[in-house]
Amino acid sequence: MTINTIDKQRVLSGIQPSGNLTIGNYLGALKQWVVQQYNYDSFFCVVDLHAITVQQDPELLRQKTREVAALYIASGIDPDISTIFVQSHIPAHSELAWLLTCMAPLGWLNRMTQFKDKSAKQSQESIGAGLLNYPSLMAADILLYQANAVPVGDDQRQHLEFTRDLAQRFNHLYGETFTIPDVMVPQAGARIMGLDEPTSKMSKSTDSEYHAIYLLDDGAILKKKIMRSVTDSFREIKFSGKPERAGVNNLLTIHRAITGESSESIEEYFSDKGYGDLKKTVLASVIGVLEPLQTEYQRLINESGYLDNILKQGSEKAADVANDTLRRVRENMGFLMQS
Ligand code: ATP
Ligand code: LTN
Repeated sequence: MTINTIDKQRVLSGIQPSGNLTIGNYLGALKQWVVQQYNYDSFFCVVDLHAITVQQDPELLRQKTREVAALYIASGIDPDISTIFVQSHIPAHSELAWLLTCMAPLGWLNRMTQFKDKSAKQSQESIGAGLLNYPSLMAADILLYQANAVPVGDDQRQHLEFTRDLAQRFNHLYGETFTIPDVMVPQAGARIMGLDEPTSKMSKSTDSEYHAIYLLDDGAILKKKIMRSVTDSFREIKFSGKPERAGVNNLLTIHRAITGESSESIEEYFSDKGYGDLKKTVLASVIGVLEPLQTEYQRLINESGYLDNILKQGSEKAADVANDTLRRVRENMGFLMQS
């Protein structure tokens, strides 16, 4: 099915191929992309240039890049409707990132919580400058496509604010060039927490065995992870903002984000039940979304040529839009244009 993209507003978003995608990536990002692709002219990229801000194994990076693209489609992104591409296939991303890096205030970059968190885990000597400049590359991704909205999880709000501020600064200095994008965060599932440590965000690049639910985990592993997830000793199944109740709150949040049920009806359902029932119910709802997704993933990844073809078509379409913006940026900044 093809959809007329004229007059539609645009969305752009991306996920890093820096590990195995989690249910956090699905509920915070992918699930809303699938819904919004029918309302917006949509661009979804696999942000491999972002992944290398921390060290990656080359062979694994290549494999994960294909895997993430296949998971986009297996989750319901329709390549006939949305443009799916790999960030590094479009050189304009790197070029605009440099131009924006030159005008991104160091003070703004230093205040980014993702940079502070990730750099705290490494020594000053081993942190690449790309980790600090990460938000300028993300701004380039978004601004190249003149995106009106950016569907992401809650943790990306600050990067979106940075992108808006940088775009406004650019427009002020060099004339109207970029659309100012809005952040789009889902009502449920915007911040899924780690199963083993429910006060920190579930992340795909954490080593701990019982931390994350991966989209490609099989039933036995899912069971083990969910049944072992951290809860508490209150014995009350209710949504709560208290840190000591974060484990139960997180399981309820996952269930609510998957089923779309209201908090009240979920609490009502569990009012006479125990934590064992809660975990079994969450397990069933997680398996309910992941099983069909995994079947579709296996089909796609084994179909020779299919994925590469989609990515090729996607990058051709993305390049048209990106190069058009980049030409205007160069002109407005005063670069000598080639004849
Ligand atoms: P990494 O751990 O490798 O830094 P990540 O798991 O945080 O990565 P990203 O690739 O940085 O994932 O994020 C891709 C998208 O998934 C973003 O829109 C982000 O907000 C969303 N996302 C990531 N983790 C979660 C989570 N735990 N809950 C909700 N959304 C999430
Ligand atoms: N920084 C994002 C990933 C990302 C992104 C983007 C998201 C890179 N470029 C453009 C939206 C739009 C993250 O989730 N960590």
